[in-house]
Amino acid sequence: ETYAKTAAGSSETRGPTIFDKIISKEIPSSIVYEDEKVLAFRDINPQAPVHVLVIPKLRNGLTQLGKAETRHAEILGHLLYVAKLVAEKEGITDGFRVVINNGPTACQSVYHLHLHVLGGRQMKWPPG
Ligand code: DGP
Repeated sequence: ETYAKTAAGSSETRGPTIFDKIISKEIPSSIVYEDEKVLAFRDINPQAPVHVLVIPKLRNGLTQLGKAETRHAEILGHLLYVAKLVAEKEGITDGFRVVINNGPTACQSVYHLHLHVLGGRQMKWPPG
């Protein structure tokens, strides 16, 4: 079904994603922050001691950052601000990283825009 087609490396970017079920709470998640526009929850496959995903509750065409239009500017700003709130809440303000994987080449696997907020360990540069 649709979820299987959105695995990493796939070019399938349409249809619902697993995040719809996380937003509706049909699938449980560890929620770190929530307001009327966004949800922040712990990544199921953490790449750092703190690894939180920040997503818009309404995808509204934002399957990936590369599809952003002027009408998305406000939610994009809010997502980034919430990433900072999450970093504060998680106590990682001394050093954290915000990542958006865009498209198969960048290993995007879920086609509902999301920011990764990573911290709690020494980060390396360049990233993999
Ligand atoms: P990306 O590769 O940038 O598309 O990141 C998608 C992230 O979503 C990946 O790090 C794992 C996470 N993820 C996938 N399915 C679930 C889930 O059911 N629950 C949670 N909490 N995270 C998930």
